[in-house]
Amino acid sequence: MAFTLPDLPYAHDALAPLGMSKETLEYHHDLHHKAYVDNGNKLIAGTEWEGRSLEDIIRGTYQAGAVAQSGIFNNASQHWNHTMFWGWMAPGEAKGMPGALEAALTEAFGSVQAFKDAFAAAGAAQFGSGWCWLVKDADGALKVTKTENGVNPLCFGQTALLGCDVWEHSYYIDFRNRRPAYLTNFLEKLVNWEAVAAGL
Ligand code: MN3
Repeated sequence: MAFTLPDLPYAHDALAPLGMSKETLEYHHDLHHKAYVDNGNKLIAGTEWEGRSLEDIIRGTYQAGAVAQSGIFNNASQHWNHTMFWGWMAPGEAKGMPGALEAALTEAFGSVQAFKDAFAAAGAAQFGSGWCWLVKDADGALKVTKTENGVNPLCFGQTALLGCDVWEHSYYIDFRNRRPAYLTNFLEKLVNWEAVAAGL
């Protein structure tokens, strides 16, 4: 099954009042994400991965410890990461956290604020391009992690509840070099906590 670029689940200018501009989403979704889709389709054509599910391709092509992952892995994982990322954000100012998620975060991290601090710290500490995550381990434990480049929680048998793109293309138009401010804004204004809670 060929990769297809999903539409954003909102208008390109819908997140602008919350700190993610139309220009960022035009570049990030229409150009960067599309490139992962197009390049992935070119690389997969005629290989054993043609016709496999996106998740199977990601798990099957991940090479633990490899500094430079394969082209198929990089493009497949970034296609998955970005598709999830769009859905973890939503327009609107009032995005309350469901009680079940608040309880789970409090149990795992001590408080919701402690979770947010850990998540933002992981994103700020990722050297170079990558992602920070809230994941659920196979045993159900919630953890904050960070990964390089396109590596994601599927590679480790974890469920991704929330991820934030800390590649410069995700924040440089709106926040320039202020990655910590981008992360705080993401957590305080952009996250769709209903979508995060759906992964519990
Ligand atoms: Mn990106």
